[in-house]
Amino acid sequence: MAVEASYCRLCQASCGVMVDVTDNRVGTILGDPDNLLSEGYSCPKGRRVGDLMNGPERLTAAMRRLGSQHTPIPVDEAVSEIGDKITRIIADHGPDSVAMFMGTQHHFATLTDPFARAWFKATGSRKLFSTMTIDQSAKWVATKRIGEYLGGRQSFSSSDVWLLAGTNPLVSLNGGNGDGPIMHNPYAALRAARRRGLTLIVIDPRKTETSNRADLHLRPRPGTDAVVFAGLLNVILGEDLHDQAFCASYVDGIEQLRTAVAPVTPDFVETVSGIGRDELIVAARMFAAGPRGMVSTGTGICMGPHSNATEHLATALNVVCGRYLREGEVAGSTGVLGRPVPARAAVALPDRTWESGYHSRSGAGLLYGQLPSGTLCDEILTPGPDRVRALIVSGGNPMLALPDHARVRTAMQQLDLLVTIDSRLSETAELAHYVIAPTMMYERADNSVSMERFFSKPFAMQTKALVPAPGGVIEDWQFFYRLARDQGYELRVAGNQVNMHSEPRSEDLLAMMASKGRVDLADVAASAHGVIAPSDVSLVAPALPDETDNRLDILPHDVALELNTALADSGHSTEFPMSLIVQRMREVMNSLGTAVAGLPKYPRNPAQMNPGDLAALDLHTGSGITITSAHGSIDAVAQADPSIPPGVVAISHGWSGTRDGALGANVNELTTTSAQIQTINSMPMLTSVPVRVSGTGQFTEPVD
Ligand SMILES: Nc1nc2c(c(=O)[nH]1)N[C@H]1C(S)=C(S)[C@@H](COP(=O)(O)OP(=O)(O)OC[C@H]3O[C@@H](n4cnc5c(=O)[nH]c(N)nc54)[C@H](O)[C@@H]3O)O[C@H]1N2
Ligand SMILES: Nc1nc2c(c(=O)[nH]1)N[C@H]1C(S)=C(S)[C@@H](COP(=O)(O)OP(=O)(O)OC[C@H]3O[C@@H](n4cnc5c(=O)[nH]c(N)nc54)[C@H](O)[C@@H]3O)O[C@H]1N2
Ligand code: SF4
Ligand SMILES: [Mo]
Repeated sequence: MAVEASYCRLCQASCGVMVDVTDNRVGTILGDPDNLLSEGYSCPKGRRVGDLMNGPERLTAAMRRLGSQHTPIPVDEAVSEIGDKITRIIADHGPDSVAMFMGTQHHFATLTDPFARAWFKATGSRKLFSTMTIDQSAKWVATKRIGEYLGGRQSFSSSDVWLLAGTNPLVSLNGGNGDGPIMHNPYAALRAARRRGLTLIVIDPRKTETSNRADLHLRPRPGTDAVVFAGLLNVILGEDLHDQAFCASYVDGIEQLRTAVAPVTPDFVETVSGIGRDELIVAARMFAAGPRGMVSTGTGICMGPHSNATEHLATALNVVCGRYLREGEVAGSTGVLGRPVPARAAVALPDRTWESGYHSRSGAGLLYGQLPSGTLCDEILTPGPDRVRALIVSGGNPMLALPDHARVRTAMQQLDLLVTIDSRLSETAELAHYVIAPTMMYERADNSVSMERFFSKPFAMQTKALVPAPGGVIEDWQFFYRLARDQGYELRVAGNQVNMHSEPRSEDLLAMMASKGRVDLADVAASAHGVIAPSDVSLVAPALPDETDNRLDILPHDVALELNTALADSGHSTEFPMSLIVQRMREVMNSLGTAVAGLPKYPRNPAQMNPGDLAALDLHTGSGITITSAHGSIDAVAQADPSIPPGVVAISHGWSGTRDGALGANVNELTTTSAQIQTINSMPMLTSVPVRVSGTGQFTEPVD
């Protein structure tokens, strides 16, 4: 047996681990106490990756489906058949009949994304989708509508106050869009920050691991956050607590914002959200006092009703309080293995890419080069010449991730070609014509260049493969490379022409990806526990001459309209009086891990409810319940939980439905893309969904 240092690539946190390797198999995995980023931390799902790699679910060969049966096939035969089919579909129907969906696990192997995108670009299609547009793309929308300050954000490590809204990083390690502040050794990081004096404010209807450590916990009714943020802005602007110098230099529209939020008094906030008027005022003053520190949000905000307006207002709080680095300050650290991005005290103007250029058949424009995943089913199902007929899914499971489960199934079944690259026969793979089995994390070399923008320190790590891969698997990037080669495409990756005649080695490609940084990859590779780059003392530079007049647009016209709509929305429904909210499970990564024996604390994805609500329905932990929304209904098992406020049902996504006789309640049988969709990113409402709950008369013995 050997114990090898490496790092976990199941989520963005990239924790250092020590892995027992016996007989070429991954055994026990523990956090690496000497890892310079994660300092020994690991989570239950990361420690069970061996079960994902060696367990009964693991695919060790590519599969081809005939009827409902998948049978193993040599991977190169699969790639060649897929290439022929795609080439024919493009010849018959044009490039836009091919789409790619990039899932969560697409992002954690450094070489996957550049090769997948290079192949996709070569097809000529514009139908690129990812989970971001069913996740926190309100952050993309806010950035593009406000504009971007290029000096960088204030960091968690030197802040006096932080406001976390709709995020529970002690469980999720939420990276957001690069703004997740507590991702590494999270309990210790938060403890250390509070010890040095950080004030933590949390906005979350539930009591959570994170809110339990907050100085102030505001508990709004789900879905009322737009009003809460407007109220915070009203207090701050009303009392002139904002950063007037920053606003004068970099922001347009402060007076319009002041007028727009003026009706949102603390009393109004109390009526709508249930947060006490005095508490709101205290929170606003606490945040404004800073002097340093930001708001950051998560899925509780970005999946709610009015999510784009709410995220916009959260960003506005950072902007009006000037929580960005100024000219001459030490810049945030970028570019350890990757190319450094110089910081300037300047504004990049708003960039409404979705308003011009390409629009898809569903009317959507491009956001960061992507179409909204909320429109993927329309793209497949609406008849017409550029209908999507072939879909490549990379490291995702859209069958469970996308709203309106029944419609997603219809759409997937409608495709002429569905290919997924997945290490198990996921719900999406079950419908796929081909499943490509990829290497899993400890079977491949990797480095941290693709994750470093999430890191709290200027850290870099490289790992070799610890165990050999099963014979029938290839690396994700190799699939895209070989597909491109078979289709006769030339690829460019990271500015370099890829040799299409002789397949490159992963190690050489990884070195190429890490060649623009300020540390030498050889030094990184020689350090089993990662390296911290020497401190970067570059300062925030002045604006370029042609940028000095650029201003952030704090209240664009469409945001003002969305704010008015949000303020007028009572959210109350007599037919569906309860509110279904999102929450993540510590032991499960989206749909991955639900089937690992003994891993999820509660099997079958229970619906957590306030004990008083359950008692009122004459139900208790273990009672069978039916949850009904305007769009569907599911059966679930109730779990009494005093951390859930009255009127709320909290349940995780990623589980397949009980109606199929399978594992546990699938929330996406309750959600839809046909109502309450945001403009621009077509983001559906996945939290604060109006539901009603009734007992089924059945009972399951509780686990705890
Ligand atoms: N263990 C684990 N970690 C994960 C994942 C996982 O599945 N499991 N998934 C990963 C992924 S893909 C993502 S995107 C991130 C997400 O990371 P987070 O956004 O931090 O996800 P959650 O931990 O669910 O936290 C969301 C919080 O929002 C609260 N909330 C729900 N509705 C509302 C509301 O209306 N208003 C407010 N203010 N709060 C609300 C919930 O109570 C919950 O505490 O996590 C990542 N990390
Ligand atoms: N109702 C509701 N719906 C939601 C959410 C919610 O909170 N509520 N959350 C949304 C969010 S934030 C997200 S990110 C999405 C998640 O949506 P997805 O990213 O589509 O779902 P995952 O379950 O993370 O899918 C990852 C897949 O990758 C596979 N995999 C594991 N390792 C590898 C590997 O090395 N290579 C490859 N190629 N594949 C691998 C896994 O087996 C798994 O099937 O769901 C969204 N949907
Ligand atoms: S938090 Fe867990 S899943 Fe994420 S990298 Fe660390 S050990 Fe892996
Ligand atoms: Mo996500």
